[in-house]
Amino acid sequence: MSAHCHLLPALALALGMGAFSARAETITVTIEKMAFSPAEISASVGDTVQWVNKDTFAHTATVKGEWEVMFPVAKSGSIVLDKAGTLAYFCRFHPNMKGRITVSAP
Ligand SMILES: [Cu+2]
Repeated sequence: MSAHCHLLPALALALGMGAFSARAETITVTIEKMAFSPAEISASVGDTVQWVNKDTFAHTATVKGEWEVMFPVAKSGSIVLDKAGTLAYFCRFHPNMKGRITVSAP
């Protein structure tokens, strides 16, 4: 194998980070067994966070005083991140379920 073989993945990574960083992404958080997974994510303003509920009961993602998204059984829900900052959220029905979204400016 020549050295060229090792360049392609690095190039693809560089292009991906550079060319597409301004594009809004969708980040998926799975809700399973009473937990958000991954519990901590990083995103940019304009990105969408989508939660997919795989449990057999409803959950929420709640930021006290700001917003709440309800996820019925086997459903998903999403929000669009509209400002930079750190969002600490929890499930209203199961307050031990916690997640965090770090939102950076575009
Ligand atoms: Cu819950």
